[in-house]
Amino acid sequence: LTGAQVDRQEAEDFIRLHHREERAGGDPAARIAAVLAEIDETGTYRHTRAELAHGARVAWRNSNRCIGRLYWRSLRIRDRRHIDDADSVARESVEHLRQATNDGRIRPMITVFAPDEPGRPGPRIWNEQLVRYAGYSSAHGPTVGDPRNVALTDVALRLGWQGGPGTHFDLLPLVIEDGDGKPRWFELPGDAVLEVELHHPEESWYEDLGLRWHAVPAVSNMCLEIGGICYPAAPFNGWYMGTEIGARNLADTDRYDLLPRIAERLGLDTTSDRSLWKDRALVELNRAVLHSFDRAGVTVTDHHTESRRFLTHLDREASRGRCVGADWSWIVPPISGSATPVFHRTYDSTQRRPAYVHHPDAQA
Ligand code: HEM
Ligand code: NRG
Repeated sequence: LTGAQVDRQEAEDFIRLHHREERAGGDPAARIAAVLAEIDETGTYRHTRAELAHGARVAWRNSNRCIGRLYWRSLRIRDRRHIDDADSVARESVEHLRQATNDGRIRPMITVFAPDEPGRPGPRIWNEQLVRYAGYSSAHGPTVGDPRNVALTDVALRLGWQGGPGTHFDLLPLVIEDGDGKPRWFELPGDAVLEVELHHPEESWYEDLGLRWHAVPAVSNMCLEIGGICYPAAPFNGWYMGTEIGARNLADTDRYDLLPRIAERLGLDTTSDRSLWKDRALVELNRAVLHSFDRAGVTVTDHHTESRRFLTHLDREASRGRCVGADWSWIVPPISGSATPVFHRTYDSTQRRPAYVHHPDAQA
């Protein structure tokens, strides 16, 4: 969208939606005329605070891959549209983490930084989430840390980051690019990042594995698009569903790949797939995630509860005359899919707007 003028139809559609849903169907004509005049004059326009807030919330409501949408109205908005330099984006992103973490009682929140304007791109955060663990790859042995973040780790090192202590859970710095096009790195203060050490409810050997995960998933590489305007830096967070950590981040063979080690500790027969050792290890790993977050007083949901809530969400939206889009392959949890109600039906997959969209990754 950089460089181009804002799409007039997109702008008008959004103003109509905002009036229909938030202004009791009041006449949008005057606001539409003002917005179109502003686009003619400047190539873009400025959302009111109410428009920005509703746009960010509806973009969540329209996130077809998200099972957690029942509470879309509760999203808190930090309006930081006046901020476009990398230092301030870093400082405000850290403040976002602190406020969202809230000592473990996690608050769904978004911080919106400066939008793209014609000939003037907004800032961009290169990290896919505000909190990510480094991945150090070497020709001589297995990757240390999270293999998913090897590319970003290389970027940070090339930019002059010295690297962390070399554990499997080193915090990556933020890598932020502003108007001058050169990304810079910013260390995250350790006290801004809440982490949970993993314990198992019965197996005491579990803590010897030294596993942990961060409390807050704060997605920072998606663009918030509202009414034709693109906000490229708009980190948002809710809380984790346990399976994201226990069935994917720690279990995928191209991530932490922990199932063989857990199965071995559990004394399972790993010589045959048909012993279902992977399935049994997955269940214990996921029990440990939920148990540990609960014990630490950190908000987390489980896939059974969240599936039920999602169906409540569909009913509630239908009763308001709205159709909810959803992507089956993302909504169905990665373990025990058929034991959850979201498995046993189909969904409309239309992508509505406003929306959170993936931009092509920046290249270092
Ligand atoms: C995706 C749960 C809050 C927007 C997801 C996924 C889960 C999830 C399980 C799939 C992730 C994956 O498979 O990698 C939740 C829960 C929340 C929450 C439990 C608790 C409140 C939010 C919020 C927003 C949001 C606050 C935005 C304001 C999204 C988007 C995706 C997503 C855009 C797709 C990400 C992608 O394409 O990579 N969510 N979510 N979610 N969620 Fe939510
Ligand atoms: N699976 C990713 C996080 C993706 C978004 N999930 C959420 N979003 N729960 C992971 O780090 O495991 N959220 O905004 O709460």
